[in-house]
Amino acid sequence: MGLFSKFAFFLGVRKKEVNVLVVGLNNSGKSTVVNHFKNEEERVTEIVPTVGFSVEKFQNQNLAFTAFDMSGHGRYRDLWEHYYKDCHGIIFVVDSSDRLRLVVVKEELDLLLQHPDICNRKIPVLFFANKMDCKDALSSVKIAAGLGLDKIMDKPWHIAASNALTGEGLQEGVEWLTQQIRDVVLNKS
Ligand SMILES: Nc1nc2c(ncn2[C@@H]2O[C@H](COP(=O)(O)OP(=O)(O)O)[C@@H](O)[C@H]2O)c(=O)[nH]1
Ligand SMILES: [Mg+2]
Repeated sequence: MGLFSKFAFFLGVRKKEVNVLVVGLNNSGKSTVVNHFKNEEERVTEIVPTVGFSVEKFQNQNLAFTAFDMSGHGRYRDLWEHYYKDCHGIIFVVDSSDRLRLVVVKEELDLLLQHPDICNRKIPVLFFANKMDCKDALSSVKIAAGLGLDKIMDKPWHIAASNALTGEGLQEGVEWLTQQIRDVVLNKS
């Protein structure tokens, strides 16, 4: 069973649609991560491009993924923030080898967590410390410290080191997220 099928399977037979947002800076590995969730037979990908901003979407049964780059000097912020309202889980992809931009990642994370459509909800956030195979990659512990994840008190979060090229680490993360979405989100609504 592929990762996607597992995710859909563990979420069960509920009719309710589950929306997962995949966010992070450009080049962090979002599209590569998202590819692992696609079922060959059923994949539908819609790329919604705007000048300088694109949203990657696909849906399979009751599970929808929406991915976009959090970059571009905030000019496209309005375009991506409207996806916050309906999301049930967030996958935040970090390039662990991009030490220079870790501060930018933290700024974007803080803005996300403070957003009115996010801040009062118990949305689970899964972090991938991606590109763990790169020689100068920071460990997931260092990424967690750099982003101040220990200060997130009101949302379940988890960080997993990953290599999106091989898929290593993705499964552990996704199992956690699946469990959280089931427990925290679906049971309450
Ligand atoms: N070494 C390495 N390269 C990766 C990994 N994940 C993604 N990449 C590469 O990083 C680049 C950006 O990936 P992409 O998925 O397009 O990033 P996006 O802009 O966040 O969608 C591509 O060249 C990928 O092949 C990883 O875990 N390790
Ligand atoms: Mg991409």
